[in-house]
Amino acid sequence: MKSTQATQEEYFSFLRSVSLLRDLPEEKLSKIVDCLEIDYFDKGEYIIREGEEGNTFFIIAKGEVCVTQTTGGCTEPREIKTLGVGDYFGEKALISEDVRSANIISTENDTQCLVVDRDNFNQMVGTYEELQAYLKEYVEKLSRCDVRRNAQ
Ligand code: WNU
Repeated sequence: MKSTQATQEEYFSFLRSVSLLRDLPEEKLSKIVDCLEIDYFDKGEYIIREGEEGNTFFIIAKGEVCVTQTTGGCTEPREIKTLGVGDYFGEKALISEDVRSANIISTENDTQCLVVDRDNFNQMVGTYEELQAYLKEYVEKLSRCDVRRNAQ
């Protein structure tokens, strides 16, 4: 990310406020800031589509998104939750080496997401065991939720 130092510092302190990244060492967090991309989405826009390949992890910096998923017997995807500032998504396809398992749709205009690509995600998570264990466990929990929900 090319930006002013002030912006860099803003992203740094924002990332520090994200619960998942709270305990990351300073240099690691700075590295993430250096390679961040920012994506903007309008209301109704798909950020992630179920079934597609994905190589990115997202952290919501502004706005709100909803998570929907196709479940057995229903033609319309079902809304399963909403996420807001400081929440993140897209880790599952990266960790389980699978396609995207749900849709993520912006529910506000000018939703802003910080985007971390697979390489940087692996560097962020891979070298930090607690984070890796935490996310792995969470992804397994999501898979169990999917089964219970009869997701496709
Ligand atoms: C759910 N089932 C599935 C959410 C975000 C982060 C954490 C929950 Cl740690 P992906 C689609 C994304 C997926 C998850 C997100 O949607 N998601 C869920 C569920 O019940 N996915 N299969 N709830 S919100 C959420 C926990 O990030 O990652 O790459 O794309 O499959």
